[in-house]
Amino acid sequence: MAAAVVWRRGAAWLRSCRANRELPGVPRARGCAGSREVVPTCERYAVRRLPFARLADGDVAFFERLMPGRVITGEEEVKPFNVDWLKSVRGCSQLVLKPQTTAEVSQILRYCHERNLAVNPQGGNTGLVGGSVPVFDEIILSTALMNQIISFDKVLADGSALDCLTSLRKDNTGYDLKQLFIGSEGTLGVITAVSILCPQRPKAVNVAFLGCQSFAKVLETFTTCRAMLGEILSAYEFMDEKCMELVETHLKLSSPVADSPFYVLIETSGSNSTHDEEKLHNFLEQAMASGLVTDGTVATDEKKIKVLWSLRERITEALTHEGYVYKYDISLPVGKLYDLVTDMRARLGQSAKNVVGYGHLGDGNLHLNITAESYSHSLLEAIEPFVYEWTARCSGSISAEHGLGFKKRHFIHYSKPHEAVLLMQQFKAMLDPKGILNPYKTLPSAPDRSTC
Ligand code: 2HG
Ligand code: ZN
Repeated sequence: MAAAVVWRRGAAWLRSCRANRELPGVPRARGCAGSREVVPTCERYAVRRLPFARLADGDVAFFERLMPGRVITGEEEVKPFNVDWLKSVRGCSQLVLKPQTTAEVSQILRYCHERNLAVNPQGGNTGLVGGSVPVFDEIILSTALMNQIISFDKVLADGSALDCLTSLRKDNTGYDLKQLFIGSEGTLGVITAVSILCPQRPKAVNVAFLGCQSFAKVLETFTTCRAMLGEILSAYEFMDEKCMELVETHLKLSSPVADSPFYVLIETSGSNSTHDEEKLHNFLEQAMASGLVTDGTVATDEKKIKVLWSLRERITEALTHEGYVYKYDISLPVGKLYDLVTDMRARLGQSAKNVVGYGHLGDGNLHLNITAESYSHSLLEAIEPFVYEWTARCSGSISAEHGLGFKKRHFIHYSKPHEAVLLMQQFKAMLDPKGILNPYKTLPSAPDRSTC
């Protein structure tokens, strides 16, 4: 009864939002670097609502019966689910469901499939649901998952459950269906259970944080370190001097090494601390002696290791203090990795506040981030499609570790041939014929060939 009352209030609230094109209470946020508006996704990106059904009181009543107490309709409670993680745009879902079992997900999707209701499955930390920009979905499914998957259970768009949960390391019976769901960002099914591979926790971990005078030296250091550290090298990360300046300014972190144009973080993980430390020591001696590295520090205890990692891992957070952030997550041959940053900086000149580069160099993965006081369409046009053309010329990928999501789906052709996109669209049409799962994400709606 109480839930029904909440819903009626929610429905009235939503109707008034539609009329005013405004979600009350969603902040027209003011960042410390000028105004940062949380605008409707459809307005900023001129996206049209697909012809899905509208949520009705009867739908909410159905879900209330199915999962009492785990149906969120209250204005304040739904609000955070409607805003993307950068707090720059907002969707207009009215309902958040928190299923706890595969059977519940199955019933929800069967119902939505029949009713033609759009569903936005928001995962936990998987990275499987990268399309976290809410658009016009009617319902948000809130689930929590994890990494290093060897198999999983999923529920398809029509509600049918697919039990592929196994802990076998090898299973070659037919197609490896889980691969199809990795990178699908909740557009093909909802993963409800995973079987994960847990490697042994390494007995010895070391982290070195070093300063380099040029990107060429960063690359040479990488080659040397791969040769000298071999199997114990577990991470090779880099960041430029602007990134360091931003974490120092906004997060009050302090650099442990002398100011340098570039910094690298090297992590080793192994089973024998004496052996690992000796290897790392030999490498550092050689890197310093040959001038590849001009300053550095090493941490072996957990607390110090965390402090060094936070310089690199908190760059994203520091950038949000600068205003609006244009984010690019690119795979490139390592030799070309930083050229994109310098070319972009030259191209944008004063129109951007910062153009920074950092990322997982060991994986050939650059995070190119560009900031401005606030969102500007003309700046976006100066960046895109230039950034994608540049990447395609180097045979790189425009989506390295984060999915294509909402903003990049129309650029998929820069990294995948037309035939591959067509095949993906066919998979989508087969597994989700009504297109209710995470619409507006990952793939251009067939038969869109507007780019490339
Ligand atoms: C990282 O490596 C994350 O810090 C975030 O993948 C990247 O914010 C980004 O662009
Ligand atoms: Zn990353």
